[in-house]
Amino acid sequence: MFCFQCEQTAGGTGCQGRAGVCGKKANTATLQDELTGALIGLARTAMNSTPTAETHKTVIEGLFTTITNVSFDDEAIECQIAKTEAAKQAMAPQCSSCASKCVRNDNYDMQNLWTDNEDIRSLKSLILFGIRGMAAYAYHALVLGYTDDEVNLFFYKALAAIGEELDADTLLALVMETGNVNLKCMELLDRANTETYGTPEPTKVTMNIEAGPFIVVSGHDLYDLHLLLEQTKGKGINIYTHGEMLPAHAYPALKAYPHLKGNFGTAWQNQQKEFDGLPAPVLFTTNCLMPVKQSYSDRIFTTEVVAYPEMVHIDEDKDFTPVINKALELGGYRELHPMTGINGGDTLTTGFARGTVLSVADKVIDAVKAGAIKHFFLVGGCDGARPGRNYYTDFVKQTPKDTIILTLACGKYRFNDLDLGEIGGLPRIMDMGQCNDAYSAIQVAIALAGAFECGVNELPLTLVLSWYEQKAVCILLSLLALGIKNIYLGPTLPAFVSPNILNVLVEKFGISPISTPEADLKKILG
Ligand code: SF4
Ligand code: SF3
Repeated sequence: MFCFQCEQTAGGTGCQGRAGVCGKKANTATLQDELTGALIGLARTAMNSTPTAETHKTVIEGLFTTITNVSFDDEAIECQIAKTEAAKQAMAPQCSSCASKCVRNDNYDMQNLWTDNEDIRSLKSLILFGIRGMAAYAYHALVLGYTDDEVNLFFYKALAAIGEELDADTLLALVMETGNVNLKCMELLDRANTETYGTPEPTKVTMNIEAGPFIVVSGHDLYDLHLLLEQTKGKGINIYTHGEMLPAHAYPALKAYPHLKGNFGTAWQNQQKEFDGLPAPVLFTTNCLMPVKQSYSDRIFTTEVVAYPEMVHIDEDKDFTPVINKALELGGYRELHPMTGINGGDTLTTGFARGTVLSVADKVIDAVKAGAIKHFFLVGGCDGARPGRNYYTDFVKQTPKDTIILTLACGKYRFNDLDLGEIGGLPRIMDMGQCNDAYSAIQVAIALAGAFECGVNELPLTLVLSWYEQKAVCILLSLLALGIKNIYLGPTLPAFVSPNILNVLVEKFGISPISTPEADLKKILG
């Protein structure tokens, strides 16, 4: 196997041998490569044909399946490969019986990519991992009935390009196009979420778990949470969010359910410890699922493209009865079960998406003009297990009192239980939502730049990002495509960015690897 798509990749270079650091086995990695190769074959066919809504869905699901910590299940991946082949055959029925070797519709051997010249491999990896992340967002929008043909058709263009011999300049342009199209995709998902569930409102969320049966819901999919809330209505079962599902509490149509009670635990990488002995089932709707420990293996349920061998998978009919029955059988805690975040706080506040922040834009602008707010930091991105990630906790703790911290995605669990006080009635830490709500942050930055009649890069705003998986890749590409400069990136730089490509990113965009909170703050504010 060879895989270097996430931040924790072995030795900072690539997972090889029998399994990856994430627990993905060699055979699973090979099947994921086969699936990607089949998707490239499908894309080649689609470029000369007319893909349907069903074809788009197959591509979106296939790409989403290969994101880190999504599918550990060989059978499920084999099924996805068969689906991809069937979609290709539907577009080019005569092809499967043709023996001549033309590359027009052929599947691609991913070994060609992994062994390519390192700069070409680097650029194609940025595109591939970027569209994997984007596919997850397209999926969440699609289940709510929102789809965009520019986004859908770009998947084919990008996949087909990975299978072609292209020069670095052409690929670099496609990397930027990936960022631009992902921005469209995040806008689509923002529209899907807010038109379906309302504009997020600032909401305090408890980390304490009440006595009685409950279900923990993890991942990013609001639609799954909504269906589960409906199916558990009046059954005496409480629902707790986990990880990236926390911002769901802020959506009016979801917070209206009285049994949506609070948030269980902290970021994804602590699940093996936090789920140990849990008297409740956990439903995974997206990444990040870790290898399941024996002590809670009877309580993990998956849905969508998430899959793990021997765990119950809830199919497209979305009948959550097995999860509900498990919750009733386990019964939950006997009495109130207090839990805290990593800094000891027991409440989290979320819901500062663009709607809320822009509604107080005048207040924010006045506070900047009066000198009460000197700087904004966007400290966001993924969390992960590496020790260096306490940088983000220390960074936030050390930010001066006249600065505001906007945050999003699961990296916020490093500091979202801290109370850093307020400036003029605004909390100093504002959680804008999930990783895809980077769209909200971008809208706020653009609005502020408009109000101050300057460019986004001239604002007193610094982005301090943490990355782990492929959604962070597409978001980073969107920020670069918008021309946003001087981003701080950590905890380590991606293994798939070659030294030459890194030079391009540093020269064009001023990307800096994080150093220490003290030194970086001095550089930013100095
Ligand atoms: Fe390694 Fe990350 Fe790939 Fe898993 S997803 S095999 S940890 S690089
Ligand atoms: Fe987190 Fe897994 Fe990336 Fe959506 S949930 S940000 S790591």
